[in-house]
Amino acid sequence: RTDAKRFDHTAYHDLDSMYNILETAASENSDLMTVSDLGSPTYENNQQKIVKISSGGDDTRPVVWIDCGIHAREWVSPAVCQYIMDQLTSLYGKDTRTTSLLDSHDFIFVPSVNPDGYRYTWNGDRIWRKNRVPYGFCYGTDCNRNFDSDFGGPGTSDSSCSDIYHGPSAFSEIETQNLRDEVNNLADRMKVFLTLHSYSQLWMTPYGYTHSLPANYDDQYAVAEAGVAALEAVHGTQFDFGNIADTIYLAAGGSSDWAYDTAGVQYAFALELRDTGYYGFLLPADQIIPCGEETWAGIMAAVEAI
Ligand code: ING
Ligand code: ZN
Repeated sequence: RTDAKRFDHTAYHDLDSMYNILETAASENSDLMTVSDLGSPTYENNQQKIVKISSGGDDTRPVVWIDCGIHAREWVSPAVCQYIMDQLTSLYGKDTRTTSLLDSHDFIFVPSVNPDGYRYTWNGDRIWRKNRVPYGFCYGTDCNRNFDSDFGGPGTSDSSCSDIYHGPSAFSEIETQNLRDEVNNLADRMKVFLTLHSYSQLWMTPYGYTHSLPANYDDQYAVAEAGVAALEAVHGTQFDFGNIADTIYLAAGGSSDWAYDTAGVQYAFALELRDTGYYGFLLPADQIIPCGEETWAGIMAAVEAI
């Protein structure tokens, strides 16, 4: 097959190319990997795909949720989602750690939460963050301010021209509705919710909307600490960790606060991947593999620590 597109972590891929790669990988690993539409198509008629990697168990195993690309310009995030999917599918049955993780959990990915925005970073504005729904004179809601976690609270804006516009109401956006509905469907077996951003090198627990700490903060902190230790051991990349509000800034309406508070997922982490600002959102493609390696090492250790 000359048109076969396998995982390729040496370059970033636009939305169509990424979705082609996922379909090819699923067809070549049909015993493990399925790709489907998450829900309704977006404003610009793109699909959010949901990728399930499972070795069996009839949909009863604990779920590890990893979503990527809620912010369009954070290109390394969907790239790392692809890296992890590749690791799981290529090492299952070959590597004992991968095999035991995948024999005891289902892994669910949303490789591009914000496909309209991601497309726009390829054909319009490379540093676009939000989705592309028009509101008045400006475009886009920040999907990570649109969840029902102190909606409209600190660190959000009610101006549609702002990069942190929260949208007209909680869950006004198709992207957040689809994500909400799927997380709710899986909530009773969701062991950990992970949402991947860049950049700043942080592993963050709830909350973003308040400086108060969640009831199980000590447990979430210990898992974050284990994840960061394993991550740092790979390439020496240093991550800070702690609650969102004190680690980065106050920000209401975020997905991980909602996943913890409302969906009831006990471990809900927002990660900021490489780097600390030298390249920022424009992280060179030759850092996809090391970033994938360390992030996956951190996530494996965190899942095992829970
Ligand atoms: N950072 C996140 C943001 O949405 C965050 C930080 C995570 C805030 C989780 C609230 C909840 O601002 C980036 N880089 O987008
Ligand atoms: Zn982000």
